[in-house]
Amino acid sequence: MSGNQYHVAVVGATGAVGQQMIHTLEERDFPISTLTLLSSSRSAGKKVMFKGQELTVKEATPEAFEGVQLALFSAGGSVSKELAPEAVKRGAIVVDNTSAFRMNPEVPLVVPEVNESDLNDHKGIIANPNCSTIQMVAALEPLKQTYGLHKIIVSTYQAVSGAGANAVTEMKEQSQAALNGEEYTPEILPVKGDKNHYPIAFNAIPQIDVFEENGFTYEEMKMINETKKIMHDAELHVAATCVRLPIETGHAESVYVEIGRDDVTVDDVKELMKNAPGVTLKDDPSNQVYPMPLDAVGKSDVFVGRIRKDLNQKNGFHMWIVSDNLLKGAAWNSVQIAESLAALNILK
Ligand code: NAP
Ligand code: 3JM
Repeated sequence: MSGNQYHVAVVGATGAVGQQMIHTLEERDFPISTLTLLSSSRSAGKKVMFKGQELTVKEATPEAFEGVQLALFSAGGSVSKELAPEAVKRGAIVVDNTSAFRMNPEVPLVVPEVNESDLNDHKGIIANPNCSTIQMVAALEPLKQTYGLHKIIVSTYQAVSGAGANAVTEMKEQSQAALNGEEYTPEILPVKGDKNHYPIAFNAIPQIDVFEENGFTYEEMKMINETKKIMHDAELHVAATCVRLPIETGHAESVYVEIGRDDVTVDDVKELMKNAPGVTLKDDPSNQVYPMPLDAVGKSDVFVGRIRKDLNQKNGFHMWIVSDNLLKGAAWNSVQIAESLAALNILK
């Protein structure tokens, strides 16, 4: 990095992602001259500790971005649509964690291990992909680079923290109520604004985000469209089924891929994963070693295991991919983008 220090704003600072964002900025010792913490008026005035100092959360308004050089947004799509352009107008580079701008052709959609150089084309806003997309493309990019990649079929096992801090509270209270044999009316999951709500405690819900007309959910379409954009391959076949499970943090994915060659072995794929940036191979079935959400919590890497060659399809492989959805899936990927912006001298 250049030795510069930056005025950084975190929008959504009191949320599940925002809290991890602040923690990650501190842990990475990102060069910050001023940290501005923003939320809705509900949390304005709250105190948050950063590097031993007490900071006061302020309401996110257009004027709050005066002097801000880097703004990390995770307060929902409508807040980003309204305030990200206001931050850019005032000279900031925005890294946006919502789906508001991800498919805009003018907006780079970046996972640094995969397409860091796309940052050079930014026009003020850079999008951070969906959590489930990030961990999948980080693990699959080395396969694409080495052998080519034709098809991805993924089923997800997603944690409740991906739906926000209130959804985690709902899961915990509901679980306790279920154990006590008490009634509990679900109000948030699967989707806050949708017609029906279902219990997540002791359940699996095959709906994340709202349904589209084609029968896929918006979360599934995010995975499909974002993967093609990040990997620069509009012809890549991608299908996704996204499921919410009563896990607090850590998304898991069962992934089937078809690569560009028939002669690749499981050991070849393991060797690739061992050397892949940001990826840790955890794959030793004889000793019951495989990735699990509980082990991934608090870690920035993407964990890969259960690598098997398909029994019929010579170019087909199955694998299991796990990562902390709030870190590599959100806060760490955003801070990593910020570090890249500084290292590439894009953030001045
Ligand atoms: P959360 O725990 O519910 O937190 C929401 C945050 O947004 C809170 O800080 C809240 O402030 C703030 N906020 C809400 N309305 C606002 C408004 N009108 N103006 C300013 N701030 C407002 O949710 P989360 O899990 O942190 O997720 C936040 C957003 O990040 C999501 O909506 C999503 O778009 C994005 N996200 C992205 C990923 C990813 O895959 N990259 C993963 C999860 C989430 P108050 O405390 O004042 O309410
Ligand atoms: C993860 O209120 C909203 O617009 C947020 C919905 C949301 C998103 C999204 O679409 O931005 C909740 C959780 C995401 C995401 O990262 O795609």
